[in-house]
Amino acid sequence: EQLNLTFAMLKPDAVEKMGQILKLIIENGFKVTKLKMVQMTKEHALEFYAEHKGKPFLPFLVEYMTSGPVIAMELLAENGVAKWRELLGPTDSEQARKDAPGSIRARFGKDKSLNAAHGSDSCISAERELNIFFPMSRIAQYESPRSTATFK
Ligand code: YYY
Ligand code: MG
Repeated sequence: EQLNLTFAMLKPDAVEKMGQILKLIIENGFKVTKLKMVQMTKEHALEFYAEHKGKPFLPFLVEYMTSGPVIAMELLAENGVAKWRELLGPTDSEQARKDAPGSIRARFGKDKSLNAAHGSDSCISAERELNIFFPMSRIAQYESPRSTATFK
């Protein structure tokens, strides 16, 4: 097992449930090392979901992701990328309710599109996604464990 960082995001309709979701995140052993609320633009959403370019669900996905602010987070845990995907549950919230009833998507998502939260699918994706939401800032940065944790 390796200590690694992942990118997590509460999608617009899950932001009002942030208290319960953050409690679950912390109780499951993640350290929240960065967190911010942001309103994504259409351009941000298209960059973030570049891997889904051309897919039929992309226009709706972009509309959903820009319908209100999201909460972006950097999470740290042993085996953090896989561990967060596991707590998140399957993409389709209805399937999650059958296969992973305690998961975040089972508890807070609606269906395969409105599924409450995002999680990076690999360490490479985590690094790319964290760089989109938490680029170098003019404002002094909180020194997260990013310098010592690994993306591998
Ligand atoms: O990584 P994950 O979020 O579980 O699923 P992806 O296959 O990467 O799809 C990204 C995002 O797109 C998903 O969270 C909801 C939406 N989506 C959709 O609306 N309809 C689909 N058939 C597949 C995905
Ligand atoms: Mg994905």
